Formats: sequence, structure tokens, C-alpha cells
Amino acid sequence: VEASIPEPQREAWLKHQTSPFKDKDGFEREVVRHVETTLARSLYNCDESAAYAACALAFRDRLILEWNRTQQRQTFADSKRVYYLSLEFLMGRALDNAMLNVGQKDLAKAGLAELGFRIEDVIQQEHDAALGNGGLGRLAACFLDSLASLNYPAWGYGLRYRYGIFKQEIIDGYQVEVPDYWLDFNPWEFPRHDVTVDIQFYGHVVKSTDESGKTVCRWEGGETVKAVAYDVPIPGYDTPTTNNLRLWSSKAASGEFDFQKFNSGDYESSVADQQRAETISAVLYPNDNLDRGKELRLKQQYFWVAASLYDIVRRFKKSKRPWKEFPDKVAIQLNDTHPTLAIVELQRILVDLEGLEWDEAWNIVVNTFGYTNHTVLPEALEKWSVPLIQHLLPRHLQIIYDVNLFFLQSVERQFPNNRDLLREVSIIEESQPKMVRMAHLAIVGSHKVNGVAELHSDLIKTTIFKDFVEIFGPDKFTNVTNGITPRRWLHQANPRLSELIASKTGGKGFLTDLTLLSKLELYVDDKEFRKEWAEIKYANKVRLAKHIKATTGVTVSPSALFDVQVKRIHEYKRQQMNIFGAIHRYLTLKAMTPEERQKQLPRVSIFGGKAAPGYWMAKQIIHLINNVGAVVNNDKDIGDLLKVVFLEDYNVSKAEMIIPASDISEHISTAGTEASGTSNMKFVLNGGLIIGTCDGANIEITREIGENNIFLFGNLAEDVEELRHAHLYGQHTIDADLARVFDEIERGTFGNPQDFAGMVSAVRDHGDYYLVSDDFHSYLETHALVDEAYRDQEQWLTKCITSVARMGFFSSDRCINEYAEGIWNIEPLVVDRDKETAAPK
Ligand code: KOT
Repeated sequence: VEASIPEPQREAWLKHQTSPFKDKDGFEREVVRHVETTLARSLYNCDESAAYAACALAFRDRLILEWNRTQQRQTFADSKRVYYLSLEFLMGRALDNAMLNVGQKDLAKAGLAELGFRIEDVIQQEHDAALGNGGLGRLAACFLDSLASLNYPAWGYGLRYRYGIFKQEIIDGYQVEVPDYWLDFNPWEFPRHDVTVDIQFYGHVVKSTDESGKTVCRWEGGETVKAVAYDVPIPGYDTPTTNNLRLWSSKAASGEFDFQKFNSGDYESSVADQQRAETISAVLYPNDNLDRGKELRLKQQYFWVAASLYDIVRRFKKSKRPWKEFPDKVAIQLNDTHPTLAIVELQRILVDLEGLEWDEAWNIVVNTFGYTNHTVLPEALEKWSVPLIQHLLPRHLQIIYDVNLFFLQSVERQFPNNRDLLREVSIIEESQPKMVRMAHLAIVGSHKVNGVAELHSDLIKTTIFKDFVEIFGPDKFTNVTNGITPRRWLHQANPRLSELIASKTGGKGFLTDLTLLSKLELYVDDKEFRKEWAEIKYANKVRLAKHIKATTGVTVSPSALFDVQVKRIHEYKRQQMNIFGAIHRYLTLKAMTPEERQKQLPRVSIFGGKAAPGYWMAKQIIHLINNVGAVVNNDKDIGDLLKVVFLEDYNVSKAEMIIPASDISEHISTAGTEASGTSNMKFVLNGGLIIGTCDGANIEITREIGENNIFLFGNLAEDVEELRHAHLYGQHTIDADLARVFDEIERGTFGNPQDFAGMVSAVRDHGDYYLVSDDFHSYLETHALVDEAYRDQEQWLTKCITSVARMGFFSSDRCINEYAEGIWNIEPLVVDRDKETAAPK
């Protein structure tokens, strides 16, 4: 298909080529044009939401021009590309990010002001793109920012959910879920109705022999659903690169079948088919760190994986290269096991459709894929039932069985007569029904497997995947500690701090080389600098206090210590321990004389986070937090000394406001359960300290910033097994302070004790799997140390500044460079933007 304009006509194109706006005037012209034409409104009918729409469209146009050039450049350079396959991309808002990344926020601010708008208000109009649950999806979003900012030729592939993560309302202290219909107006996506792929489901496999006597398999019958591409431009920060995030949307495959039904009067069922097809990309599964094994989820996975691979293979085939060069041009990263079927699908394409020999194909597959593991929690490790895969993807099941057979044969050769080993590492679990272990398939089908923080990478090598280390050797397993993009999480979320840092580190260079933050250590004793730093933190706290007042009605003092825990609600993250701690603090304050109370340090306990709709215990935790708040916040004895607030609907844009306002944040998972955590990095980068367990990236943060600058507590990962054992065999007596807290809950101080019986008994009577009782004492002691440290404001400030200065390691740029070098073998594509010709020769 030749779609390019012939040489003689290209001149006309070049003459009229669109160029992005260059100055404030040009920007204003674009805004007005969009208001008057695209939106069909006028200066008499332009509210903040119309101003947002027009401003977003103006920047979108700009991005798409850059996007076009980037794609051309990457195609002509014939660069190796990386494809990041993730079921979640938690992007948040795009406008502020786009303005900052192309370096035109000041211009837009001035332009909007001339047109009668405040840029802050305009930015707030945007609906978050919330196609993710939490850390895993947000990591994918940070990675896209770094990939573009570092000029790597990279695409993201995901699903275009009609409904992202639900909106959370708190009604009478309970979480209520409201659908997040976000596509009403989305200027950031480009529908590509010409880029579609037909995806097959169900059906059967037909075996035959070809002329040469070789057995060939064909997957036939079943039903087809159409995948339509929607492209989202991803601008790099201060680079010529604008990469692509391609999201697939499902649609009924139009064809004779529908028409036949329609014409024969079966209107209802033809509409039902339509709806069934659209269901595939309708909704994001709202579970974080949990696999529920639902058929529709498997359909989502295959739909997205098959469409993406078709796209990737189509692009490769245009180059007319031999198949063995596929891994030289394509790297595919699996964000957890959710896209593992891609391994099977590529093998199917190569063997069934392209006629390669099994071994040659498998070599290509293994060299193409890398797999990132994000969790060791057993309930999150994906398994699919064999009968379900047999039904939905019959040919894929055969391939999985063959992959497993060849794998187990090689294990048998390497470790003869070890049936236990074969059973342990088999891709198929011999249960009733049999299950496909997706992590095993991902390991066998990839050339590299990585964890996301040092402790986590060590744990997977010594526990869940230890047999695979024996089989493949240690080099297949590696660590890439997570990172965050300083553009969004410092420059965008905390513009004043970013500016102050720029003024001391020699400009904005730290935003692309975060290790330059180290220069701040020279100023830790600089009076003026310290004063400004403290003022910025205070201003950020004032802003959060206003938000708290407006959304919860609770008045909090910005001079109190702001203690924040915002993340998905999960027993392993132990928000229950935090609220038990707050109750303990309340009881302690109540027991004091007024004189004693006067000496106490005022504190605000701030919580936020969503519970999966089916996670009963997590919902109970939210309920208790709200009920404790209702009592404590209205207790005249307590006043400002303790406030407990739950912030509704925690999401990316709320995080951008909350994180810069924190004094201390809590990262208190049971040791060995939080693979990395990434908000810990965001809080420290914004000049907050953290209290945490020796878990995930907390350990590396401690190593970087120094143990005097972090409040660590609790048991270590290596002790967890023994402690759990002690609980089960009645060798544990519950912590006395915690028992006191439970008594108070059971007296009904915080509402009907029945409502919290599950939470209490999980700790007291049912084995305390997350070791709340074991860590409680150490947790309280450490909070006492936090109070003491905060009293010395000067020393506290020194800790904050020193910590920020030492956070350079945690940029997602460092992280992406490690993937690029150690796993993908790709290089940046840098060009001189000015020398580049507008169109290819
Ligand atoms: C697992 C299954 C479904 C949905 C999400 C998950 C998941 C999320 N597994 N791990 N995560 C988190 O990933 C983050 C990014 O690596 C980590 O920082 C965090 O510790 C994981 O819990």
C-alpha cells in the first residue's frame, strides 16, 4: 500500500506544512480559533471548561505535529523499538504536563490571562485519565515520560477502557463506587479508524500436512471482534521526541453475519452482539494486587495482546528483513504477567502463519521478551484454568502445552529423576481443574526477568522463582529499582520548590539529570534558602488544609504535623495499623491532664485510597478511619492536637496536591510484601520525611539519604515466616497497647463494634497474617521519635533538604536507562531538530 505523496507534489505540501504556534500571540490565535470553530462557541459563551478544551486542543495540535515527525524519524533511522505492554496506564492529567514538557507553560499562562482566564483554574478542568489501579499503572506512565524524554524509540500498548478506575465517594463513612466515564471529551486521543485488527476467539484447531509432510495447525471458526487503535501522544521533556501510546478499543466486527441477522429481523440479537464486543474494553478491573480469574479479563488480555502483536509484526514486515532479525528490531516488555499470552501469540504467528520451525521461532520469541514481576503476594499471581483457555483460545493452549513439554524435557536432561522439581516448575499446575501458571510461562518465554527493588528481586530469586534460578542460571534474573519522573512529581506538582532548586543547582538541569540535586547539600545551612524552603512547605500545607476544609468540613491547622498515608487500601499495606495507632494517640491524649496536653504536638492524620469493590476488609478499614475521625475531630478535649481525615477519591491529580504538603508519610507494609512502592520516592523528593518498614524501595531510600533521615521500624522480612508460625501455634501474646485499642473499639466508642469485628479478629484471633501486633510497639515508639524530631524544626528542615539532595537515584530516567542497556538493548535516537528536513527524501 503506497500512501506517500509522489515527489513532484511534495513541494506543495512542504509549502503549506502546518507549524506549531511559536509565541503568545500564536497560542491565543489557536485558542480563539478552537473556541470559535472546533467548539462552535464565542467570547460570549466561553467558560473555564471551554477555555480548557480550546487550550488542550491547541497543545494537542502541537504535539501531533511533533509526533508525526518523531515517527518518520524513527522509521527512517530504522531504529530498534521497545514496546511496553501494560494493562494499566495511570496517566492523570495531560495539559499541564504537555505545556511544561514543550516549555510553553509561561507563554500559555500569559496568553490565557489576556483572554480572561487563570491557568490554574483551566488546568483543574481536566478529567484524570485513570486507566490504572495504583503503583503498577503509574509506573507505566512514568516510564512513558522517561522514554520520550530520553529519546528512546518506544511505544506503549494498552486498552482504551471506557470506564477507568471508579470514582470514590464517602457516604456516611462508607466507600461508594461511582463509574468513571471519562471519554465524553478527550482531546488527547486520536482515533485511527483505519488501524484495525480482527481478533479471533473460541473456534477449533484443524491439523493437516503440507506438501513436505510437515504438520500444520490452523485455528478456525469461532467469533471475531474488531480492535480499533486510539493514539495518545507522549511528549518528552525538552526533546524533539513525542512517542505514542496506542490504546485498543473493541468493536463488533462488521460483516455479513450482522447484516444477515439485521435483515432477517433479528435486530435485538445483532445489537446484543455489538454490545458484547464492546464489553471487552468497557471497564478496568479495579483490583490491585489480586487476580480473580474472570473470563472477561482473559478476553481483555488476549484482545489487547493480539492486536498489539499484529501491529508490531506488521511494522516489522514492512522492513522486509528476515525473521531472525526480529529481536534486533523489536523488544517487548511485559508489565507483570498480564500480557504473557503475547509470548504464545508470537510463537503462533511465527509457526502457524509464517511457517517457521518451532525452535527457530522459539529462539526469536525468547530473545524478544522481557518480564517484570511486581508482586510476590500469592493471591496476585495469575493462573488461568486450562478448560477456560481451551474454550477461548484452543490453539494457544496447545502451544502452551508444547512449550511446557520442551521445557520440562530440558529440565529432565539437566536434573534427571527429579519429579518434585518438574512438578514445581511446570507451567501447568496439576490441580482440579488444571491451571496455567502465567509467571512460569513468562519466565520460560523471556530472556530477562526483573524485580522492581533490590529486596524484592532477591526475594523472587530465593522464594517463588528459586527453582528457575537453578535451571536458567542467575544471569537471567536481575533487578531494576523503580523510579519516578521528576517532571510530574517535582516540577509540575511543586513548581515553587522546583524553582528554588533550579536557582541553587544551576538551572533546570536537575529535571533531566536528577543527580544534580546533590548540589543542594551546599546550601543546607544557607539561612535565606532554608527560609524559602520552609515557606514553600507551609504554603503547600495551607493549600491542602483548604482542600480538607472544602471537601470534609474539618478544620486543620497548617502548623500541625501532617502525617499522610495515601495508597490503595490493602491489609498488607497496613492502614489498619495506622488507624489503630491514631486511636492509641487519642486515648493517650484523653488520659492526660489539660496541662500535659498543652505540651503535645498537634497532628493531622491524613488517609486516602480506594478499596477494591469486592474487598470487604479494606472497606471496613475505610469505615473505621471515618468513624474515628467523626469522634476525634469533634472532641473538645482534643482540639487541634489530633485530627483524622479521609480524603475522598485519591487519584493522580490529588496526589500532586497532597504529596507536596506532607511532613511525614507512612510506607508501613509487612516486611517482604511491598515489592517497591513508588510514592515513598515522591514524598521524599518533595521534602517530606517518611516512616516505614524495611521493605521494598524504603531500604534503598535509606541507603541513599542516610538512616538518620528516615524513621524505620518493625520486623524484618527474614523474620516474617517464624512470626507467622508463632501466631498459628498460639505462641504470641497480643501487644498490650493494641489490646487497649481493641477494647475501646469494642466498647462502641467508634460506632457499632460489629462493623469492625472482622478487622479486630483478623489480628487478634485469626493469625494476624500481616503481623500488626508484632510491629505495633515499634510503630508507636517510632511515632514518638517523629514527634520529638518535629519539635526541632531546624533539624527537621535539615533532614528534609539533605534527603532531597540525595534522591537523584530514584528518577525513572535512571531506571529506563537500566532497562535499555540491560534488557532491551536499544539506544536513544537523537537528532538536531534544526537540521532535520521537514519531510523524508
Ligand atoms: C497485580 C495484579 C493486578 C493489578 C496490580 C498488581 C500489582 C501492582 N502488582 N504489583 N503492583 C505494584 O507495582 C508497583 C510498581 O512496581 C510497586 O511499586 C508496588 O510495590 C506493587 O504493589
